[in-house]
Amino acid sequence: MSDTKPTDHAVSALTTPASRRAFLRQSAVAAVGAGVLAACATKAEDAAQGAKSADSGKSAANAARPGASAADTDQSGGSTAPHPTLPDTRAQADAMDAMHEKGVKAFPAKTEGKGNQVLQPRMDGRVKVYEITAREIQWEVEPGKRVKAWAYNDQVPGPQIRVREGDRVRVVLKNELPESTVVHFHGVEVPNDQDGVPFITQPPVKPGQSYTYEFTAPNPGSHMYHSHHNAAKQVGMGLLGAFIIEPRRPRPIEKVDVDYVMVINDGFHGYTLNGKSFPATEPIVAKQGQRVRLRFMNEGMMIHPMHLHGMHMTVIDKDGWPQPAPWRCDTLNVAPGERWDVIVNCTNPGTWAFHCHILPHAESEHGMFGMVRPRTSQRPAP
Ligand SMILES: [Cu+2]
Repeated sequence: MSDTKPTDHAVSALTTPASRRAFLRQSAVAAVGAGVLAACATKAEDAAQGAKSADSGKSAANAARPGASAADTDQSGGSTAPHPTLPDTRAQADAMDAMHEKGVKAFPAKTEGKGNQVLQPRMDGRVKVYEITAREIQWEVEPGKRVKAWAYNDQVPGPQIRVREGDRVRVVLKNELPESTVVHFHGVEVPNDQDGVPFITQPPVKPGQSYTYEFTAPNPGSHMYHSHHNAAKQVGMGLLGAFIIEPRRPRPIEKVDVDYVMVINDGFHGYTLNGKSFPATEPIVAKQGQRVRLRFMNEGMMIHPMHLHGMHMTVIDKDGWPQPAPWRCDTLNVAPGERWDVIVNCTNPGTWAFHCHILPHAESEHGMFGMVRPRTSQRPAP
């Protein structure tokens, strides 16, 4: 097979511009590449492309492939002889490749706004006080694509709240949205009246009102906080964040060089990692020999099998709970509401793709979603 030179392709795409060089130099023998989930295309566009490329008379399997076109389908009755390369086919391939290359070369692209920034508490005696204001903002998901978002403290995801097991924690919510809201601490075993569910544990917090939650941080682990009112809309619009309770006595396996939270979402802003779509997603950088902890959190409504190239992940926690024994994988299904903590031992140097393996969440005809290598089916036969 002469059509697959993924490494060459990825490396050349990533080494040309100066910024790329600097990134790679920085990462040195770096192991973990970019989290790449999102799409240049919206879900609707993906579907449209899939439909457009599925000519009548083609198999259903082919129609399901968003990139499939006549060029890669042998309709002559099963012969494997290559088609002669037509000039216009070649031009189409070049045009598509150029779009893909442009996307990769833009990575990591600058956008306005950064979510998931650690929020420093204000101390009230021994109580850690976190103030979060929910309001409408404009959010740049990828370069030039600004969307309406509902955000905590103008960030998507909202600011990261990180406390220690046993801390007294107060979260003050201020609602500046045009509808009522609440905050639910997902996975945190709070007293019932702090659970943040309207008409079950509290009244909704009306526009203009504030509401205070307070509890002692219980079960350690990677948790989340998000709206629990009209949540399909409110969480989809961005009212979500990481709520991490660090254990009093960490296990030896938790000693890492890089601790990275990856919030996955698939709401109104498309497929995003920490509120951004490729190429505006963030690279995860480590040196060879370092250990990276990844905390996957799915705030969306779909499953996302997260796949890392070149190295395996060692799963240590599910929803904050230690696994009976750590286990290994390279693709980890993260369902809505789930949190998975994994360790990556960065043993294999290079820039590696890291993406959701439901492929329409990560690539399309128009854009290459990064260092994901698309096995471009339009490529002319050799
Ligand atoms: Cu996905």
